[in-house]
Amino acid sequence: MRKIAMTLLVFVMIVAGSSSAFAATAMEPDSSSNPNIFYAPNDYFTGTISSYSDTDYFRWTNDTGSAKTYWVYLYNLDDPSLDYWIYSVSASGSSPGSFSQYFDQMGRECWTVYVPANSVLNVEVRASDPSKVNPTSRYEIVLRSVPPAP
Ligand SMILES: [Ca+2]
Ligand SMILES: [Ca+2]
Repeated sequence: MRKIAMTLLVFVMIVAGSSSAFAATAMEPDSSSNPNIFYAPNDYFTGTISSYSDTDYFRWTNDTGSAKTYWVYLYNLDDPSLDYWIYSVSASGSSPGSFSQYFDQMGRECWTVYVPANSVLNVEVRASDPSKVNPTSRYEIVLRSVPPAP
């Protein structure tokens, strides 16, 4: 009986672990050839912008086997008045993706992204204004499977 309970517990832990979103601190230095990687929808990163010249790079490869529509959501966690922005959204692959801004508000911005199967989504985050950079103020960026409330 104990062995069955242990087996069940391990199974539940594996299922819980595989379904929980991946969360990490955005690495620095990063680059277009060494970006932060989303592994699955609802993974998110916490990052900072060290200076106006800092660009943060994020990537997701659509290895799901079918085209996906997701939402890339960026928000300033500590200070919305900094109003960091999604500087670039693009996809590389044999068929082009499509992208449209879902909303843009002070301190938060969201893009709808259509990513064909096997295409690679690339997103860049920057400060929007040289006078609005705080290297200790955090933002979060999430690859969402459902849109956030505008
Ligand atoms: Ca950074
Ligand atoms: Ca960077």
